[in-house]
Amino acid sequence: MFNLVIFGPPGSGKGTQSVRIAEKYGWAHISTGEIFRREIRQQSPLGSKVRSIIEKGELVPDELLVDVLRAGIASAGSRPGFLFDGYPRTLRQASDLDHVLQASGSKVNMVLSLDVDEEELVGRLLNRARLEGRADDTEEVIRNRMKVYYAQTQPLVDFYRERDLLKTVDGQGSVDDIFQRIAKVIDSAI
Ligand code: B4P
Repeated sequence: MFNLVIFGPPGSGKGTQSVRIAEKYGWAHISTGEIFRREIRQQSPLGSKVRSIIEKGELVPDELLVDVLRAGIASAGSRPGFLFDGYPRTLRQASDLDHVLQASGSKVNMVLSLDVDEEELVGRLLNRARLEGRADDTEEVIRNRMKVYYAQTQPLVDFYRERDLLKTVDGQGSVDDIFQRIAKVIDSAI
């Protein structure tokens, strides 16, 4: 069982690359952002709770994430690994993930951080806004998501670096080139 966490600022390409990684390695892909968007579309109780938070570009409270994580793992069936995309985003979530994995005798094996310049990030998300019209992709909300990322999620870089789990990958260039870089790092670890 291999557990990979992929993280990076909004627009760094986590979602894009995660789909390819999960397909190549046969891992279960757990994207908390996708789970929340699905719940919002279905107008479920969880969706109604998180909708306005996400539309402002804030983080969903940590307490709500533990059940989402457990449900995601439980519904994945038997796979050779998990890819956690956009989770954890806070130190508390990192500790929750450790506990949940420990309970099944496993752990985080590697953390991939995608490195991209801020102006490139904003450009990508504004482009996605034109194509997909996501409610959290307006310029004001994007700037807030960046701020939230640097304040609450960036500290995880040091947390995982100290545990010798962090690998940084250059997230600029074509989607194919970035995927090649990522696959090389994963192949050297599995
Ligand atoms: P996410 O869905 O994780 O949103 P995101 O950070 O924007 O990442 P996403 O995967 O969509 O984008 P990507 O970097 O792939 O979360 C949404 C919201 O849900 C959060 O803001 C938060 O409110 C909430 N949430 C989720 N998880 C949470 C948690 N654990 N705790 C609390 N709250 C949580 O960027 C993709 C864009 O860039 C695409 O348009 C793509 O086409 C483009 N792109 C990708 N690679 C490119 C390349 N090489 N060149 C050019 N464009 C590229």
